[in-house]
Amino acid sequence: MSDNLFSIRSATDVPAALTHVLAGARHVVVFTGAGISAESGIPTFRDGKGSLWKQFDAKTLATPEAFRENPAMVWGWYEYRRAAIGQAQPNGAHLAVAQLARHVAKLDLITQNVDDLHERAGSPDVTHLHGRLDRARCQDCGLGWEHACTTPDMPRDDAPVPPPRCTRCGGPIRPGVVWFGEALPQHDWLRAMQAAEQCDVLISIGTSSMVYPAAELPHRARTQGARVIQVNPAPTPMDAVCDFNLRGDAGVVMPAVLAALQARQRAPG
Ligand code: BV8
Ligand code: ZN
Repeated sequence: MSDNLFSIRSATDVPAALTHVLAGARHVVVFTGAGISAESGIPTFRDGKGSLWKQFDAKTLATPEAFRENPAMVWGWYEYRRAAIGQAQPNGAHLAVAQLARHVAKLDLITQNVDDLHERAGSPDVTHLHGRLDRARCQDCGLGWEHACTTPDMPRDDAPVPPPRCTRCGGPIRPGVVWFGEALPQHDWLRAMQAAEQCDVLISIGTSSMVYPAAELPHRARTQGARVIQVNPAPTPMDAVCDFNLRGDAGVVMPAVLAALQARQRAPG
């Protein structure tokens, strides 16, 4: 096992060098992907049975072209995902990240996820690089759109659902997410880049680090001298650039990291 790889099942497995780094951190960035919501029952994009991308080609669904060509198929797919998120609960990893913010000097939480599980776990100020599914707007005039209900009935995962119409211009309502080929929201991206460039510790949780420009963030942090910690049960392109590779499910690893840090902060002297 290379020297930066640690299999984490409980707080005792957390390397003391890691809790030392966290306890002394002046600014922590937590960067999350679909893997942190996997234990809440939200399928990730790439791995395992039922992964969305295995059933649907991302390029056919998560793009402006797909919405133009077949709005009902795309809207239906997002309503299916919104229903799944509405029925899900934050897991131990979301809760540990929310608590961690109270045990370090400063914490910025940046996610690629379009779900609201971080907010429901008590994380107040989350930067959503790829938008949020509980936010929708008019495709043509941009007017915001309030979903009738927070959790739609679970439509069949491939049932076409015609998108509602804008009350101002009659245009189709689209999900408030960033599609492939679309720019990230400028303000959120600049804020994320700044945080990555100013932090002294970055924790990357549950991401395959394959989608850009988001996947640049851990590299930017590393380049300016921050310690990088990765939490993932499987290898990713980030393995080689991490100081600590914590192998395990986020719902196990993050509570263990929090408990180890709390134990250290309670320790006399
Ligand atoms: C843009 C919202 C230009 C919608 C999403 C550079 C190089 C190559 C390609 C590009 C490049 N720059 C741009 C591109 C193109 C493209 C891109 O990156 N393509 C990839 C596929 C190669 N990027 C874009 O198109 C971006 N826009 O470039 O615009 C532009 C610029 C200016 C002006 C105009 C245009 C926009 C990208 C955003 C797309 N939208 N989501 C939706 O959700 O439907 S991306 C979406 O997929 C997610 O948000 C997330 O970002 C990504 C999935 O990745 P992960 O979250 O990492 O999930 P994944 O399933 O892959 O992995 C899960 C991981 O969790 C695994 O590692 C697994 O081991 C782990 N895991 C599993 N269980 C657990 C776990 N970990 C912990 N605990 C567990 N229990
Ligand atoms: Zn409109």
